[in-house]
Amino acid sequence: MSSLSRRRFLITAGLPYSNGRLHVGHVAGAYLPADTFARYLRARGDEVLFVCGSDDNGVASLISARKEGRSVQELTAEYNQRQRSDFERLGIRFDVYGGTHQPEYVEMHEKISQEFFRVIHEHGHFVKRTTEQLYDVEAQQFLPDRFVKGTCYHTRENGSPCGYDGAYGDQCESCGNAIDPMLLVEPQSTITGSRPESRSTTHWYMKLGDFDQPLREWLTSNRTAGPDRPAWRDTVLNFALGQLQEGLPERPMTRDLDWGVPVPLDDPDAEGKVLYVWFDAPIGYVSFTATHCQRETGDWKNYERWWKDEDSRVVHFIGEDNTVFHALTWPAMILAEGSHRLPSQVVSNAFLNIKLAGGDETKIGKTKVAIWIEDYLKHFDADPLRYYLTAIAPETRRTAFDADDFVARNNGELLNALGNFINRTLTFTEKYFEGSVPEPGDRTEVDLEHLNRIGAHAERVTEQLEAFHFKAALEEVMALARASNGYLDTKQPWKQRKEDMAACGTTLNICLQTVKALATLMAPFLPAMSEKCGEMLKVQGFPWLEVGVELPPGHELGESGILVRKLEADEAGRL
Ligand code: B3M
Ligand code: ZN
Repeated sequence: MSSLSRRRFLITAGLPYSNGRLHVGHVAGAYLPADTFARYLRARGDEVLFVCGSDDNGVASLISARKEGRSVQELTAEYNQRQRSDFERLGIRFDVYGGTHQPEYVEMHEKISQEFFRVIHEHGHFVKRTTEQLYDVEAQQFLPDRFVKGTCYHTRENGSPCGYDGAYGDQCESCGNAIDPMLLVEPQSTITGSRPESRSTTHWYMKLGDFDQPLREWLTSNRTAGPDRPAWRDTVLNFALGQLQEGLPERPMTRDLDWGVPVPLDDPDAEGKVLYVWFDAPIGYVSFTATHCQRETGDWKNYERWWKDEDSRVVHFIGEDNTVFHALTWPAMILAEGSHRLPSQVVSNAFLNIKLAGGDETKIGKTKVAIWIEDYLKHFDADPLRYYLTAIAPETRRTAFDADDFVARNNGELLNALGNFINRTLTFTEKYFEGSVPEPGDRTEVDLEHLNRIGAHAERVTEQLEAFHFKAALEEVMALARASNGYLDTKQPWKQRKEDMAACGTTLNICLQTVKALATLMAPFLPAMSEKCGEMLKVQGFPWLEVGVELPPGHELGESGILVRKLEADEAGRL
C-alpha cells in the first residue's frame, strides 16, 4: 500500500444535548462514523484530535430540568456523565470530551465564545434590533427557541407546504429549516401551554447574508474533490446551496435567558442576555480543543495549530438536522471572525428508523420508540452494534434498525464470515502447529492469489474510508472475510494435514497472515474484536500501513477464544 505523508485532522462529532439518554440513531448519525474515521487515521499514523462534549446551554436543557424539577447544572452534569459512559462502552474514543457548561470547560468556553462574538461585532456583522417577540405572561419570560412550538410555515424543496405541527421556535425537525418563532402558526408556550403574546426586546442579529457569496463559492468548490479531500456528500451541498438561493437572512444570536454564555458587550441592552445556543455550541469544538491543549501542553493557545494552521483539516460529523448550522451558520461565523479555518468536510447522515421485533417501522422518538444505548449494553456487546449500524448506515438516505435483522446479520455475517474464519484458523493452528506460525513453505498459485487479494481489498477499504463511505468500506472487509473462508475451503487443510504437513503449514501460514490483515482492517469498525485478535495473535497494535507485513514463521500465538457470540432469535426481543 502506498504510504502517504502524515496529515493533521481535527475531528468533531455533533455535541449531544445533555438533557437525555443516547439512542442508536445518535450513534449511527454522528459518533460511530466519526470514531471509525478517527481510528482509521490514528492507525494510519496521522495526527488526530477527536473532539466532542455536551451541549449544555440553551433551552433544551432548561426544559428538561424544569420537567424533572431540578437545577439545570445538576441535570447537564448527570447526562454529560451518562453519555460519556455510553460512548466509552461503545468504544467511541474521544481525545477530549468536554461540555459547554461543565466545571472544567465552562470558563474557557465562555472566554472563546465571547471573543468570537466581540470580534464579529467589531467586524460589523451584527445589527442591534428591538423587535416584538413571543412572551409567556404566566411564566413571565420570553419564549425563545424550544420554549415555543407551533405549525411550520416553510415550503419544502418540492414546493409543497411543510405544515408540521410540532415545529419548535428554532428549527423544524420535519423539513430541517430554521424557524422565526414570530412566524409560527398557532404558537404555544412549551412552559405553560398558553398562547403567548408579543412584547418588545432587543437583540443582536447576525447579518448572515454578508457571506452569501463566499459561502456559495466555497460550497460549490466542494462539489468536486480537492487535492486534500474528497467531494462532499450531495445531501449536504444540495441543502446548503438551496438555502443560499434566496440568500441567508439576519438571525438573532442573543437570547433573553439566564442560562448560557453572557453577551460580552458593554451595553445596558445586553444585560440579562446570553448568546444563542447555536452560536456558542460549535465554538465548543474550539474551546474543548483549547482546554485539552492547556491540559496537555500547558498553553491553551496551542489549539491554534488545529484550528488555524494551513495544514490542519477540520472534519465535522453530524446528523442531518444539524446541516444548516454546520454548512452555513458556523462557516459564516468563521468567515466573520476571520482567523479560523473553514471545515474541510461536513459529513452528515440521515435519520434512522426503528423496527422492533414484531413491530412496524417507525421514526425514533424521545418518548416513543427508541433503542437506548444503556439498555442495549445490558444484553449485548458493543461491536455487534457497531457492525450493524455501519452495515445499515444512513449515509445517503434514511434506513431502519430492524431488530430481527440485527440478530440475523450478527449470526450470518459477523459470526459466520468473520468470526468463524478467524476461529477456524486459530484453533487449527493451536491443535496441529503447537500454536505458532508455520513455515510459509512453497506457495502455490492459489496461495499467492489469496495473498494478492488481501492487498487489493486493503486498498479498496482505504479508498472507501478516505471517501467517508463507511458502509462500503466495511463491505470490503467482509468480502475479504468471505473470500478467506473460500480459500480455506479450497485448500482443505484438514485433508492436507494427513497427506502433506508442509503444504498444510503453507495454508495455515497464509490464513494467519489473513487473520492479521483482517484484524488490521476491522479495527476502525470493530475495535474490541480487533483487540481480541491482537491477544490471540500476540501482536500489539495493527498499524494500517503494515497490513501486508507478514507474521514471521515461529511467531508464538496466544490462546484462541470466542470472538463473536451467537445470538438466539428471541434475543431480538430484548432490543
Ligand atoms: N446539540 C445536537 C442536536 O441538534 C446539537 C448539536 C450541536 S453541534 C455544535 O441534537
Ligand atoms: Zn417544516
